Amino acid sequence: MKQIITMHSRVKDVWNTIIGHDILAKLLLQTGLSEKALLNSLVGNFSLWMIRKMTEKILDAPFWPAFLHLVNSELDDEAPLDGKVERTWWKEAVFYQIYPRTFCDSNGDGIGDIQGIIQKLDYLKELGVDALWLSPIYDSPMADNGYDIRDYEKINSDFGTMEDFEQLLKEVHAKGMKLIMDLVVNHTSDEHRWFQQAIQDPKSPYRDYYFIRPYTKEELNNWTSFFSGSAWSHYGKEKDWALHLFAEKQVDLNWDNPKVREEIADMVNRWLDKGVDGFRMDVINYISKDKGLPAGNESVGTLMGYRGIEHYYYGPHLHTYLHELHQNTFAKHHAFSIGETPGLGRKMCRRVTGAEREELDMVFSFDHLETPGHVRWDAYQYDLNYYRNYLLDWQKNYGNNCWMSLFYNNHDNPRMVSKIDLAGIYRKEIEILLAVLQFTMKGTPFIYQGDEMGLVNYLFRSIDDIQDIESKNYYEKLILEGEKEIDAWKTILAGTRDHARRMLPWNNQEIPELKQEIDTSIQSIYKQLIHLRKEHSCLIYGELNVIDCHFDRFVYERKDAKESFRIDCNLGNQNRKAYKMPHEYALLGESSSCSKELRPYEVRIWYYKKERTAKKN
Ligand code: TEU
Ligand code: CA
Repeated sequence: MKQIITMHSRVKDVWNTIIGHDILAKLLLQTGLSEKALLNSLVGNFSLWMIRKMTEKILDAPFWPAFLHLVNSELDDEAPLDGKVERTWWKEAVFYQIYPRTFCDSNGDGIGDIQGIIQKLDYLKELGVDALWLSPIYDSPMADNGYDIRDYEKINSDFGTMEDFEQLLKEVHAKGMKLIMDLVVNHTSDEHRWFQQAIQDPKSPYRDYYFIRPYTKEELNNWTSFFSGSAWSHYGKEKDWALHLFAEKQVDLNWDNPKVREEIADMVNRWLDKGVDGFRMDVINYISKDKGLPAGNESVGTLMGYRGIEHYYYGPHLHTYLHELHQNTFAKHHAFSIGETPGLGRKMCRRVTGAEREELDMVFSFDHLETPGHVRWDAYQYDLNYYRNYLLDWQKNYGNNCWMSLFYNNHDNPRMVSKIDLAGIYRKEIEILLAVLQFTMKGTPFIYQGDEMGLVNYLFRSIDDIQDIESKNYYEKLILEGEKEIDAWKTILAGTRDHARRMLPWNNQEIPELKQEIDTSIQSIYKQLIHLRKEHSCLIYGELNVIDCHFDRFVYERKDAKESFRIDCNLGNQNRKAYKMPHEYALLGESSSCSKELRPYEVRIWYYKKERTAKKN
């Protein structure tokens, strides 16, 4: 048990706590300051009182009690880092995320569907994919493309029927693959029958399934929605207010109500009984909200861009609810869970994924998607040195009781390659480099649909081309705040989620001037790398040693008792001296393996088998 943090504690004491560490790390990330600036012997010894004085302009007085409350809510000791790594199928698998709406359209109505997925199963199998994650396909009014569920037990008719789904599941399993679904249970659609009954009948037991308040607007809290504006809207004849952290049509469920938790567990069990192999759990760290929904701190709101988050991103009963759900559903079915956990830093992720805790198997953490001082809406050049440091931090400190996910893209982000290479000169080199890192680092790779085709951001021309509710609301907000249209559009173009939500170009039948084609050479490299990972468990469970991590360089080794790989990466756009490899085979980059220089973003993989040398000597 760690010591309670007070205003007399020092910065370095805070850094030693779980939540304190992650909040400080997040602040550094947000402000673009380095860890050294905070932890040098001078600042590290400052008391929080002193820090409070120094930061008076950015952090208001109420920030501090809120901060202390959070930091002190998780003071138990951390599990040791060096236990034994348990071998499981999901550590060895290569996952592939399907965004059903734009994956493959089987009947020509312009919307991807389940039969389209079935048509592409051979393709996915051949690529080397072991498990699929489907973004939501449930019945939904599609205010947020299916992340607003009206009926958890029905399939949306755009995508097909329950029979189609059962056929898909059967064929996936017949190919020896697994399938996980998306579990969206922080909120439901406002069209869900629970909410409809709640809003129509003031005496309904369903009222307590949500956060419904018959107040006047002034009595509500000041939380903001991730999709712009207040987190409260009113509904129904009585115009009652309800909380929605996302779109107006995505109303938050009240997990403190045991009935809600029971209904969710039953629903999860029905899908697991059907045979699905697990779930990706949408914003699952938001499910427990501070009692009474207290006002959000203004400083946190300004710093992070959203007000109220300190009251739910790591809420008071998060562990209890996750563990309970795990025991009642996943554990019974030996099913797999991966939580989407925006805002959680490395240490908090450790807390929810430690094998001994039985909460979640893995999480998606997001701190690698933007470099320090940037948000998704900025047009800036992403520096891969940051990504390398992030990876090394996790590889070293995430611990053997936890296992990280490796991904660059998903349906919520512009394509990573376009962020690294604004001019589009080194697209291919970077795609190969990212793929090599993804398949040779320690962790489970999640390919996002189209990564393997070499897809990049799309040149949308105006806000009229944009479908996504988040972008549309944000654009409107910027205009209301007085931004010029051209500037608002630049922001949207940089950050819109629609970049990743374009129909996959299976037939290359795109608008000619905006054409995106499948790059088959990238595809073949994906195949080779996935194959390599499958053939050599060293790339999964082997140890990882860093050989060189100077500026723009990343040379590392994966090694077990039998063999080793050395991977030589140039992270920048200048030629760099190649690492002199004492190894026998070049597996990737053969053609240039003799040259002493790595070209911009070039990567080489070298292989070394131990018995050989042993015999020779
Ligand atoms: O995303 C949650 C999330 O926090 C963000 O990535 C979010 O989309 C937003 O951009 C914050 O700035 C999940 C889903 O992946 C996303 O598609 C949904 O829109 C969202 O939850 C609500 O269900
Ligand atoms: Ca269709």
